[in-house]
Amino acid sequence: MLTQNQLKLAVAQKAIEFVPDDAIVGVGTGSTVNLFIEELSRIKGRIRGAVSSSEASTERLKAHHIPVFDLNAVDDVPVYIDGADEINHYLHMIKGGGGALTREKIVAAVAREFICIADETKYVSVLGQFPLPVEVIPMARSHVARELVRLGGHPEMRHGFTTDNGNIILDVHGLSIAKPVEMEETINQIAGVVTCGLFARRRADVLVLGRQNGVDVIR
Ligand code: ABF
Repeated sequence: MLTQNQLKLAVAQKAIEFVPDDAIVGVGTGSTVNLFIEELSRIKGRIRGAVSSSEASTERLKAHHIPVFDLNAVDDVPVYIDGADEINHYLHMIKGGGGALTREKIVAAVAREFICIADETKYVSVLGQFPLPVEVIPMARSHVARELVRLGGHPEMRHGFTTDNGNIILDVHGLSIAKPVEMEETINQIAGVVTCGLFARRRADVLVLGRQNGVDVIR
């Protein structure tokens, strides 16, 4: 029986196959991505560097002497490698458990191909078991919370946490998200919402899924 960490390592290693030579690689955030950064450091001689989705990932990349570029200085990111909290069979995701959802969504928007790396516990038929993170401008917290309740959710403020962008996160419990694109667009419209943790309008292009019987590549 492979442990979750072994499954994460397997997908982190497999993801290297998707990294083109001489690329600036988009790098996500989380424990699976941390293993990917270790693998990336082994081949850092054949890439130009990375763009990062969080201060945490930036620190790890720099610790491995992988050049980290400002996204504004880069006009082509061939591939973005990132984890997810949940991913459905259409490759729509819930992300943001690590609190980096805004910069993750920005780098994902720029990248040509989004490769999601995840262990099988993340692969679900309907999104929403994992509470949906929503990044919110602090002054709008109560307004956004009321609007999320109207959508059927139970928002909870992530206490003691401030995002890299100086905002707060509401984790929304109790949503069963049958129409991820519509739900993402609805939540995005609420005044004060910076980013919704639904990655459906821009879903993953490839899922590298770690399973007990091996690694599946799903498109
Ligand atoms: C990141 O991947 C976050 O959006 C998400 O919370 C995390 C999943 O973390 P892990 O790989 O540690 O399960 O992109």
